Amino acid sequence: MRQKILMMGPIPAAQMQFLEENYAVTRLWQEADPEKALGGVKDDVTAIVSTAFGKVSAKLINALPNLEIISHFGVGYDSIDIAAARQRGVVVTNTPDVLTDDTADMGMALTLAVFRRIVEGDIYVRSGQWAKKGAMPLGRALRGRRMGIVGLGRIGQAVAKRAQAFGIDVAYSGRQKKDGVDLPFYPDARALAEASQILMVCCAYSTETHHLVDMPVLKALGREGVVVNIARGKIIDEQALIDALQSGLIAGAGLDVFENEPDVPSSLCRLDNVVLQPHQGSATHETRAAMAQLVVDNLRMYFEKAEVLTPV
Ligand code: 8YV
Repeated sequence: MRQKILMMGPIPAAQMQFLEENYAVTRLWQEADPEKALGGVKDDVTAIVSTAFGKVSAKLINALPNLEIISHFGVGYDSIDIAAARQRGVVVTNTPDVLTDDTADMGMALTLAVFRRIVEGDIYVRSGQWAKKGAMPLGRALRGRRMGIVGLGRIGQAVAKRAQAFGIDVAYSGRQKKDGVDLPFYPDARALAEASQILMVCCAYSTETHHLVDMPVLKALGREGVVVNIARGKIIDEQALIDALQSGLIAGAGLDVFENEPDVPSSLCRLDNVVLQPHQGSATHETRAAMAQLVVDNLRMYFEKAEVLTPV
């Protein structure tokens, strides 16, 4: 009998086709009545393919008596109740490394966009204001600025490399100082913000990092400061960020992620000192294909050899 896979969201077409051809697939996110669809397959499901946008709760895990593996499409797996999976002995895999460069590029793209007013400039040209009003107000230089990276994991380190190539001084914060890393370390986000003009959020989301960037951290960053978030929306207290941006407590923000995606507060959308993206860090053809291939390879290896490539 073919293995039964419950899919929580889409993956690119080529790998989707492979799954459809080799397994029995239920596309839960497309079902009109997901509860009913789940009821019909729950005893047969042996694998879940999850994405950042469909929660894999303890309730779901425990409703699937034969679940063996969750193959997650993404590096951040905060949408999965890992404790519940572990308790049940369910294997969990993610897609690290393949998305590191693109996500770091997005961090730099947002930084450049805010400092050099790229989106405002684009609107200025398209709307004919250039011809009517003349030159646009000036942006700010990146060279010589200080960037504080919150979470120097794979993506944080890739951002550090890029930032240094732009002539930016880099420091970082995290749970502990990294061995072999020759960058200034600050034990907490507030101290890092105080020493920085760009606060680059790259850490994983957990109860520990929930609202790690709050009003005191934003105040410490100060009036010249810019926050960039390429990690998870809930790491920043979004309302505090909006207040800080509206009142000029900080200078700007570049955000790829939000607290309640895909809902972005209209008060944030009205600000012109922010640049917003719809969670696009890994969103290139090349990277999404590599992520999807890893999802498929983890499943295939698990079912064929009881091994996986990238366990969590
Ligand atoms: C999403 C991401 O997984 O890797 C992550 O942690 O947030 C993204 O790459 C992607 O949007 C697909 O859900």
